[in-house]
Amino acid sequence: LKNNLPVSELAAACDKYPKPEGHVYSYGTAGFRTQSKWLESVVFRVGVIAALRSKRHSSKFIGVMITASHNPEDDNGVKIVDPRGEMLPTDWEPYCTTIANAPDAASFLVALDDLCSKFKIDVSKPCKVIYARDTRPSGLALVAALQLGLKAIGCEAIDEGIRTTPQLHYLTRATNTEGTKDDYGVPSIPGYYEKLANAYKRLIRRRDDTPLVVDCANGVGAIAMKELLEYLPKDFQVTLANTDVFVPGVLNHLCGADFVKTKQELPPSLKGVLKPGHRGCSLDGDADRLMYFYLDPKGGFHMLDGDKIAALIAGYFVDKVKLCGFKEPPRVGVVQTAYANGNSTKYIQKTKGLPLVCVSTGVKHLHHAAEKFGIGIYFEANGHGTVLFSSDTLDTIRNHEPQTPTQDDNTKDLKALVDLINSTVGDAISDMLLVEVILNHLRYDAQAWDSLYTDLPNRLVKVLVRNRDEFQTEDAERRLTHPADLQKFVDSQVAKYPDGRGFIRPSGTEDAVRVYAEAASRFEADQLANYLAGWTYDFGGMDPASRPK
Ligand code: G16
Repeated sequence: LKNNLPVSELAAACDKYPKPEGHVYSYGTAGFRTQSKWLESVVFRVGVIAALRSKRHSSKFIGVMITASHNPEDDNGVKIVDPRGEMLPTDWEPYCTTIANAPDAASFLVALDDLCSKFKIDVSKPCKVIYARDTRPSGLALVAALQLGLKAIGCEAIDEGIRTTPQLHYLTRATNTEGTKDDYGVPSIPGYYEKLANAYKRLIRRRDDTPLVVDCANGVGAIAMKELLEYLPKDFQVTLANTDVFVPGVLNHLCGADFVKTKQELPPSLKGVLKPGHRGCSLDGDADRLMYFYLDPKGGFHMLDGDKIAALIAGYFVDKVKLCGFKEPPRVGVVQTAYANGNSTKYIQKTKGLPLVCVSTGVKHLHHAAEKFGIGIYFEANGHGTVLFSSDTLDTIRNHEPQTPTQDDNTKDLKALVDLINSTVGDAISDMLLVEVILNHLRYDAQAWDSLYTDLPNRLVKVLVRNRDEFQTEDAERRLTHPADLQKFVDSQVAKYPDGRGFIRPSGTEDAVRVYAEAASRFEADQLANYLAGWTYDFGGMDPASRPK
């Protein structure tokens, strides 16, 4: 080996977590994710990779989060968080994949050595990792595997226990920036709650009494919401639902942000809890996604998804920036994915006149695109998103000298908004407070917010396939390059529907292919989605009963 790795410690530890034969791993949309029983060897190896990433980053803390977020409870996953709370850069991903798939200790060491050489890692440097997990029962065994990986490479480690994914991202950044000019806040969980709650208090005007029901997906978000309420004003009226954090089998089951988005219906557990006129929202299993909804006076369900959240936030920020009276106002822009509803894109581009870009699914893609704006708002339709402020924008806000009381008030608001928003990654809890503040400032109820634009009816379908790698895409995942004949079918079918749009893409978090369709009517959107799903199945479908156990 070319690098001075602790070979015998790493080899001995690797032998304790042998790679399951025949199982192929890949670092996908959100790290490694699969059924939890396949993951121990991977998590052990991720511990070592995270430590090497820390060495590469002048011994800064690297985050490791053990979660499978919206996936079923039996799944789990692991992802690496960079020093500023961002996702691991994509040029490390193929190396992670190779390391995870190395069949034995010898090839594992060679793969590690390649990584060190490629990225010129000085292995003699110290390394530090901070980690957490969600509430999945499999998390504990995976933490043990992670700890062995960290120990084998001699890594200093902080165990944050059970936390939301965005909390781990916050802690990573806050720990690394403490006492610097980029200080992100007190690097502790109370520090996180205090930062959010203080910003909320600075922003909120007199609150009306319309209650908010929060569906916590029976996940770690329930713990965080309960803790946060201790820091918020007592008049923050909220009912927490689906808080059975340690009851087996209920995580994300018939509840949570993914259920709401894919089923487009009220979680059954909220029937009778959410009343017409109330606002409801759902978190997902690790509280990084947010979905709002309400019932109209007749009890009809209306969803306010990531696109509606982005539209609300974008419109609000454009006006806020104008009211501050900056000499050189920051450029506000929006980033979406192919899943964004066609009418949301029209609203943002045409009605609000904002620049908008479309990128591939995955926060890592959206985040990087949003960094190109002064104020970059990114949201996936599934409710995953946040707002980024460039360092120039932060300087502009900090150094601004308002000339009128209105400019002064709005600049103060903007400063508090910077603190309210967890810019490291989409954070359902921070986003929820942001939405609540904006609705409060604009005096909107859910219906007024919903009327910004009317969603084109749409349908998202999941098709289990033999091998999702057989499906490859281009143009921000809007077109298939393989199977080419399937794309021809999509084109011919979509052309038959007024306002029709549809695409097929492999999931990066589940062994499945996702099919999306929208059209002028609900019937047509469903019909188009079903046609496309049927064809996808014919091209590569797998009987659900034959899914590997
Ligand atoms: C993760 C990613 C999201 C992505 C979602 C679905 O969310 O962080 O960016 O939209 O998976 O991805 P795919 O369609 O590729 O399976 P989460 O909330 O599960 O971490």
